[in-house]
Amino acid sequence: MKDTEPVYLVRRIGDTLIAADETFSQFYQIEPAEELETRPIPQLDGIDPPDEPYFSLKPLVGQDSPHLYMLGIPYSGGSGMEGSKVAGFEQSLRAESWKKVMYPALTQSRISGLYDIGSGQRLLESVMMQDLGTCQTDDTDSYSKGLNSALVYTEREEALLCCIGGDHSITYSILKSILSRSEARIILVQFDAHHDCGVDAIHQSEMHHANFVRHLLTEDGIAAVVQIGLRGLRSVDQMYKHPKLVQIPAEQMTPERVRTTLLDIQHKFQAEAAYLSFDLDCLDPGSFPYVDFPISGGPSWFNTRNCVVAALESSLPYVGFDMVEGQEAESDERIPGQYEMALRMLTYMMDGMHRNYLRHGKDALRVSQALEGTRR
Ligand SMILES: [Mn+2]
Repeated sequence: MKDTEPVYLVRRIGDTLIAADETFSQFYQIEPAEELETRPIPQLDGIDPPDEPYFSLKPLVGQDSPHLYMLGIPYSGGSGMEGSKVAGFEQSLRAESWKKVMYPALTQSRISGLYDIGSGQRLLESVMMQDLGTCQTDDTDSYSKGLNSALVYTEREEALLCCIGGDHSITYSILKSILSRSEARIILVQFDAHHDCGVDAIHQSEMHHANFVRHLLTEDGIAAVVQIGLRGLRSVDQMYKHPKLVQIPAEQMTPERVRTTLLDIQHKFQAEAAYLSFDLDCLDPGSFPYVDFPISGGPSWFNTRNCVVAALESSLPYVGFDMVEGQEAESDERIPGQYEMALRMLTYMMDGMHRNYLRHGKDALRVSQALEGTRR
């Protein structure tokens, strides 16, 4: 039997470093080294770095640069809910994630990842990622400076950006910003209980979280919008049809239907890339009740997760993703148990995004070689 050896860096106590073996059965005190220092968080214009990052994950200087960055967008100015608490969600979810710490590997560019006990899967094991922090908002409640600097930075690094909202109008701003620098024709893959095409036929000039899709559909760079999980009653003037708008209602959503629909749409509209947006009200309120506009009778958590995974197995390369419309918890210390559902979904989204990235990324080969684990 092979002797155990230190694999993960688990603690820093002053200058002392504590490592653990693969199964966390042996602990070691190891010598400090330059490559074991914490990788600095990129200091970007308009972004406050986190006090404690998502998953308390602190990648090391000696590891490959991240493939995936996370950014909080604490914006609720596009919400129709008076006094909405969705701006604080990015920090509440961050606080929830501190209960699921991930550790950097000592000699390989990988991290410990997370087990999903339910599915028996180990997720995010090979994903290098870093939390950039939270967008600042200025006097006019604008977060565009931070969002743009994060998008420019991640594009230059050939990495993906995961944005945590905020209300759903941030998806519009993110896609507009991506489209302003890209020629690609993008499909928006949107998980949502609502169609976000407006609450009536008349008041549409101002873009907000309930009509941003109608505004996006006018963009040439948006090849199509595929909505998954829709349900509930609407009056006739609340319905909306558009040649580029494709809908899979909650009652009809299956991984197979998602797969075939995305393939059809990709060919029909000659799309070259995709973007994933997950509105937490897509989940049944029994799974995740902390949204402003819940609609009961939603899909099961498992079906939703399987459909998200299927969407990310698309042959299209994804250019980014977001999670939106969750409500802030009372405080970092009092995060309700259901928040884990949002975190689990985010984990599957990040894992699926990374698999998609490895299939499509320009540097896919380089990344996968690094994952083989060349020892320094
Ligand atoms: Mn929405």
